[in-house]
Amino acid sequence: MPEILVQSEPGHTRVLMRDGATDTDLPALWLRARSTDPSQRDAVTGQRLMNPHLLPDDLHLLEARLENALLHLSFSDGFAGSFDPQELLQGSVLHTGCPAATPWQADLQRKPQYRWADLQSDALHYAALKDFIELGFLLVNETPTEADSILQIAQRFGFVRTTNFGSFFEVYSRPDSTDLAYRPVALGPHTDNPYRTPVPGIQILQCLQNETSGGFSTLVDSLAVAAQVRAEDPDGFALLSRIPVRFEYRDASTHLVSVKPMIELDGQGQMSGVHYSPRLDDIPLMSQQDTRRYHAARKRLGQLFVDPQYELRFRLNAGEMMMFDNNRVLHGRTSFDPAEGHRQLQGCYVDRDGPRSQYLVLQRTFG
Ligand SMILES: O=C(O)CCC(=O)C(=O)O
Repeated sequence: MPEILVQSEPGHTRVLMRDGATDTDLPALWLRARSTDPSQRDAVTGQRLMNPHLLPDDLHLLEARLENALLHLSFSDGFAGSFDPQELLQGSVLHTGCPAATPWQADLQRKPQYRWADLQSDALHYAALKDFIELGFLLVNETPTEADSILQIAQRFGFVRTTNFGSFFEVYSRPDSTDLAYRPVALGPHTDNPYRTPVPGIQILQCLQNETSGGFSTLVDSLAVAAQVRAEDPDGFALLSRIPVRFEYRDASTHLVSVKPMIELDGQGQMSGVHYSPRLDDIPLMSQQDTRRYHAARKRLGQLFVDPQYELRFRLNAGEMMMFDNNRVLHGRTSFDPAEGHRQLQGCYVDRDGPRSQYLVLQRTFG
């Protein structure tokens, strides 16, 4: 367990975090900005009332004392206040408070599968949110299948993202369609709408009817696949996360273009997901050599995305739905023959932060 210590020598006061044999100095600027004193932060919202960049560059500690489980500090700019050492320890890690992603492959032992009725209980909803944050997808059965039930389902997880396709969209085969998703062809693993800014965070696909023997759904975890690419070819992984790619969609009333790398890193350099849709992407003009390097890395990524070692394949029947993190888990489907019968799904997008917010709120009760 790390702990907070004070070391005072004449003319030099230090606050340290000791974790085993490692001591880390807590700088005066860092400590001062974390003050929860009502003169520094609003007591209700916890939001800061001052701009930390206005603190003096040479701010230093004049005095530090641990007393009655509180750290009492006075600073060279005249401010003095008490700090909770536990809060400082928590603040030393830039953690979201949500569980970490757990990459999975086709041999995933327990599928995160729930009944819609069970998700009305906050305790089970909390369990489902945890699964979703860890695995990036959920399967839900016995969902209501009225014409727009998908919106009710989506609202259980967050705020619906409306696009030019509407608040939800119909996925069935129609010859005049403006997207290959609306033809009976197989769709390889992809993320939806990489041409948008921001990209839709979460997708729900609910089956209303499938009378055909095909149209199986597939899911692949890009975190697991990219980990293999990174282990085999770190330079190729770096190219995929650095080189911007152009994604485009256009129809009569909409023209969307976005330029971003295929592999997305978060603010801390960790991979957070992908933007992957080979029917929509254009790589930039590069030298012959760089183009071949990029091509090799992208080819390997594409090969692994369809490798059965990574792919979950299952049939969605009426009333069953899958919900997945559209930046992390790729989805696809096998082809189907519309002459065999009707296949109809509804789709809808939800902001990516909804389930994470719900998880943190429910954690106050169930955590
Ligand atoms: O028809 C399906 O199962 C999936 C459709 C799809 O991939 C999409 O709408 O993006």
